[in-house]
Amino acid sequence: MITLCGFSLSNYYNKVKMVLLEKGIPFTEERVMTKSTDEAVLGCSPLGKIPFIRTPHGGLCESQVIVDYLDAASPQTPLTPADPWQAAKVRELATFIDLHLELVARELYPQAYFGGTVSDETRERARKLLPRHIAGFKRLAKFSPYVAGDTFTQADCTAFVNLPLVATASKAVLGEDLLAAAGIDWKAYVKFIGERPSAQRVAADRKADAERMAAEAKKA
Ligand SMILES: N[C@@H](CCC(=O)N[C@@H](CS)C(=O)NCC(=O)O)C(=O)O
Repeated sequence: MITLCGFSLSNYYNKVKMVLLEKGIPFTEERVMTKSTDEAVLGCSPLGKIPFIRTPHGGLCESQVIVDYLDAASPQTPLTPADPWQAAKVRELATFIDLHLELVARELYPQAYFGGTVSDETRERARKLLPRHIAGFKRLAKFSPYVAGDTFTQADCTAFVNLPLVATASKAVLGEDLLAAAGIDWKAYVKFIGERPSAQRVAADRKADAERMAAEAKKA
């Protein structure tokens, strides 16, 4: 049995959770927060980042590696095409979203979602990089109707959890939803993917976790 470790507010956690749900792989969830100093956590995720999974073979971290492992280990309901080239193109898109959209937008999260402020330098960096990276994403993404083409793939699990963050963080901190400004109708896409039972479970658990964390923060 796979144990998914982390928490439901995390986009990377939800990417893996959506893959598990889509593939029908049985799993349990273990709440693990970031920056743990617990040896049992660091043994699975050396930087204390989440998500990671516990498997009968041991621990595994890095969401993209986990997703690829799950797809290879449980080939029923594949989320990556069988053809090696098409599979690589799907992973290219998922990796592009993680590295060139989410990781850049992530620098804005302290101000967008956590009541902090980011420096002018951080804001300027995102303002400069995001439009260029979004233009690059547009060259790869198909939205026809799935992000990589006519079939639901692991790239949709990445896009579903990350595109709203890129859009809302840029709107909150830079004053403009840079995805929409580039002509990407991410809301329609997220609504479409959001009809899937996996997406509904992820969204419901995410909302419950956000409420739980807000209540905990109030108490502290
Ligand atoms: N590249 C990692 C990124 C995971 C990641 O950054 N997770 C966040 C939570 S959404 C985290 O653990 N942050 C704490 C930290 O970076 O120390 C992956 O794809 O799994």
